[in-house]
Amino acid sequence: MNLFRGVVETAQVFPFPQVLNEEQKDNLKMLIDPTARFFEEVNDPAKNDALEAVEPQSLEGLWELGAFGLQVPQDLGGLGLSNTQYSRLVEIVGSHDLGVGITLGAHQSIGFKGILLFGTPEQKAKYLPRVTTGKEMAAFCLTEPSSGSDAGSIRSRAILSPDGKHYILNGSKIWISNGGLAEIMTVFAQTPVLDEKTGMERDKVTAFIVERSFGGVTSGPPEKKMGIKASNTAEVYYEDVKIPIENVLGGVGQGFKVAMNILNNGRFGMAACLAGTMRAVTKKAVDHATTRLQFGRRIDSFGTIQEKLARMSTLQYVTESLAYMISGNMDSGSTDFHLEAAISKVFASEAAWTVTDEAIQILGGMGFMKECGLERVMRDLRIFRIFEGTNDILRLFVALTGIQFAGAHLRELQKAFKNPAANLGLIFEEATKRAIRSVGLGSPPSLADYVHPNLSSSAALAAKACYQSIQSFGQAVEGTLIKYGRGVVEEQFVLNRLASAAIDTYTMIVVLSRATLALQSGLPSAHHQELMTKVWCSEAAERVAQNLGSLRSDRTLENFSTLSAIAKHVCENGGLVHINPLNF
Ligand code: MYA
Repeated sequence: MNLFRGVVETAQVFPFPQVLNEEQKDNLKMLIDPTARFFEEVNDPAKNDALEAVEPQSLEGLWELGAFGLQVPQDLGGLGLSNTQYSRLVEIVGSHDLGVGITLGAHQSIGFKGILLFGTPEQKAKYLPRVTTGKEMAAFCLTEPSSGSDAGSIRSRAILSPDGKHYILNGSKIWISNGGLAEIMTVFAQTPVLDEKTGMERDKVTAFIVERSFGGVTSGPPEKKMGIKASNTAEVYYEDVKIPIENVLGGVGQGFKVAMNILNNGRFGMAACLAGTMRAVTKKAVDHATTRLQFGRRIDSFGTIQEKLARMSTLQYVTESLAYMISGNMDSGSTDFHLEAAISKVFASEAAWTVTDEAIQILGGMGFMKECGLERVMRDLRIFRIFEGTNDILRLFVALTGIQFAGAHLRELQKAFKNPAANLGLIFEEATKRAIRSVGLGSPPSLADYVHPNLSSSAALAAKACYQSIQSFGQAVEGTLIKYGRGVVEEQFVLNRLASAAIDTYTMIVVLSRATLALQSGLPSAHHQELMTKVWCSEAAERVAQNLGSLRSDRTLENFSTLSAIAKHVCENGGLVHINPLNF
């Protein structure tokens, strides 16, 4: 959020987190081999895809491995993994079978995560063993027919029974991952809550732990989908379901925040999972490119293929760095990671799409054939830009939350100027920042001190590009706030550019941090990481400049109005306005 006011809180990104102690590393290493072997020898992604379900022996094997309770504390039956350990295992899942990934992810990344995060000791003791060793599947039930991105508008409703012992739940949910299989569900519903200010009752969202066995819970048939076919997706209906009041999760009326926090908490997992996917997909492309001969040469000797492979590798590097930066910070106790997590989800899902598309392109006709396996990955990947918060809504979320933060800071500053004597520190800090900007000093010393010299002073000027982006980003946000005020909420063309600039800026810092650590530790891949970081920062800085520049350009702003008008015409016409050049 600080980036939105042109500030890098270096302690949050440098050094790149290394949070595992020796024991955690050893435990993780012991899990990696059996997990990888399971996916290579037992699980068959093509078969799961054709079957539109995870094969029973695979499902059983996953339960046996403990894969359904990766982060549940050991004393409650799980493996007790930290977020960083989880990232490493989830990468393996993502490199083999995204359908299985969603079955596992819907269960633990969101299905019972609320119990882990917000459950009372009794709720944890009762339910966590059941969803791990008890082999009962969990699901996260938020989305409804009329409530997708607008999560707060759900209509399912639960009212207190006359004896005050139960909530009676009625409503329905759609597109619920594991919806047809889950025995334990985290369900969100409106409940009447007394508004202390007005003394009136009004509906607020509450989260509940619902068991299928409570009665009144039914589910529809598995949905027919484009991808992640192996995972179960179904409608779930609730008819007069009696939920004991002790199954309220996180407090009555607190459900919206519970839902958002569960989603925030799980989003880095998608980046970890898709980093694995990209690694596997790139390997396939490399195997092909280094053996395929055309025009008498190996095709990896052609610039066209080289550019694709280099970009695929870099996109994976950025995604993987995001996943481990965020999981590491979470493990170190950070509670303020919601923007970073949203960025990782958006970035990972788009990067994985591009990487897989390019891998198919490198394999050409072979990539298009089912046998090669990439078409399944491509189908599976499509949903990642849609679920767990569409990338469109998350971009707006990133931009608006960041702007709100910067706006609040500006208000602080206005207040500070009313009593300058008492607020000298804040005013001095801001004055210094602005002075640096106005004299065109691109690099406040704070970041330069953290970045390896190879990255700050060598020809690619990666770090300098990053500093300049941070500076101009802060300025652009301030300018936007002054220009639009509260009305900025409606300026989605503008917000999307700010979100893209935020994503590019954050990713630059993250890879600078990781590459710095690699160089300092003398990793064999350090030079390679340096190269990817340089090219990433150089190109990302150009995109930032372009996105921010567009907000100051009258021509671009006019284009936004024109685009809006075109969309309006198309909608008013019920489709395209123009007919073909034959005019009939
Ligand atoms: S599950 C369904 C996913 N659905 C969504 O993600 C819904 C998307 N919508 C939203 O997130 C919200 O409705 C938005 C806000 C963001 C649009 N963190 O007035 P508001 C606070 C913390 O802005 P709205 C699925 O797809 C906000 O500050 N707080 O709200 C399955 C404010 O607080 P206050 C937040 O305009 C996928 C209040 O809430 C957040 O209504 C399966 C109201 O804010 C936030 N994020 O909407 C995936 N947002 O009142 C499987 C808002 O105090 C996983 N607030 O000012 C796979 C994993 C990988 C595999 C793993 C293998 C093991």
